[in-house]
Amino acid sequence: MPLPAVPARPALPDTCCPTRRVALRPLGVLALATAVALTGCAATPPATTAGPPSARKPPGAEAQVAALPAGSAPASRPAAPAKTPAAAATAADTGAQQAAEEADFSRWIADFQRRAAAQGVRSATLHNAFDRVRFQPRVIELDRSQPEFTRQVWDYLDGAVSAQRVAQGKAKLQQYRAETAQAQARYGVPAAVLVAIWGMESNYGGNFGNFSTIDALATLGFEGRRREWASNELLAALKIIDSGDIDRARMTGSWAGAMGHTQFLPSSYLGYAVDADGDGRRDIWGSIADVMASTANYLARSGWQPGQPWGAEVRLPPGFDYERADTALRQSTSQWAAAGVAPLDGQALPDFADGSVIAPAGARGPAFLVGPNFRAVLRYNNSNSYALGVSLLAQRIDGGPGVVGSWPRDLKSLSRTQVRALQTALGERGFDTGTPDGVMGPATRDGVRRYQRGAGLPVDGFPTVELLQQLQGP
Ligand SMILES: [Ca+2]
Repeated sequence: MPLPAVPARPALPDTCCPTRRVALRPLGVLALATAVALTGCAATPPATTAGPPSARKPPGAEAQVAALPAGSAPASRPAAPAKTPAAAATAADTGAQQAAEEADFSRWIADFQRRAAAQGVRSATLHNAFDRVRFQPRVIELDRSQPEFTRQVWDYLDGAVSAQRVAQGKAKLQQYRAETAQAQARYGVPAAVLVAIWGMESNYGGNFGNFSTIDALATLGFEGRRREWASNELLAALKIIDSGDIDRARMTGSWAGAMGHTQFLPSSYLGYAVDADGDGRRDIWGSIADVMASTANYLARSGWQPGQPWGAEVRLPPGFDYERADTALRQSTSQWAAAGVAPLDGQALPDFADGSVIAPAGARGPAFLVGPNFRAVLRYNNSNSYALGVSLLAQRIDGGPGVVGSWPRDLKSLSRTQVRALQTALGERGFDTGTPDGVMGPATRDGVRRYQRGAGLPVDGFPTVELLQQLQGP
């Protein structure tokens, strides 16, 4: 089958978790910004930047993953006020406004049904999907939430590759040995990697989201930040129901439309989901055999190279030019070795024709040499933090080591407000990063690098409080 332009989902931010992503390449469309956090992407919000789509996430911006949206309901409610005439009038206004919004939503649904019918979706499917469709205010809340704090990559990895998640992964690998082995044999993606993706995406099925995908995507198509994207995903969801693979009631997932155990967006499902258990239905909600095969198929078609490692932790030489630590720059292992990139003690560098060095915490943190399989995971979710989380989790599940080098844990992450101040200060010094938005994206990183270069600092593009103070100083 043709590779769809967009992979199953969108990705996350660059630095931390899956939230928004930087567009490395055109994957798809949306990356959700998700903050995945410890529990998996299912619960996180999408990002808003333009990035490659990943297997399952919506398109987003490049953000960082990190912080969980604090979207919970207040713990206590104020007592209901006694009704005064003014309060009654306000309530009437609110009621009228709500009724108007509901009418608008109903009109949008009616228009959308005509569009879907024109695309060949059967009327029985449309009735089934939309007769009880509900606008979900919570979805809009999550879509708009902009966490003030982003987690640093080490905090993200502490959760993503926790001892508990590693232990659970080993147990799941045993429990589903047949299903994962079958997927590995057919697609060449190692069982531990499939289980690691499962752990990252939904905490091994413990949390893949209980939003109705139809309700969530209809809500986002009507009022979300990426309406055209959501409308297209909604149409794809209808085609899935139309095909008989799943019924509306069981089609559940994240608020952003990512479905099932490994969080496929409907468009990715149409492109990559497979029926591995032979019951004639592609069931990524209830069949682990189908989940593993679908996920392996996605990775295989994203360029997975059987038999190759994801990469390895490396030692960089003194004076290494951190501008070269970027997945966009690829060269052979022998070229990296000639530049002084060395394996950790007792190891060998993985043999790549086109590998990249990444230093996700800047000059003070560990560095890694990564190859095509790391890039395949980025197509699932376009965030170096996410891909590192999957790679390290798989390595640990397989009995391998974790990260050996030390993270600069004394560095505090910049708040959204501080990032905005950083962007403003860079702009005032002539390093344009676009309109300050409080999100560490590629343009901001590039502005930081240009400033670092002029100031004689290591050019790692990594923002720190110290750097911000220096920029704001005389
Ligand atoms: Ca099946």
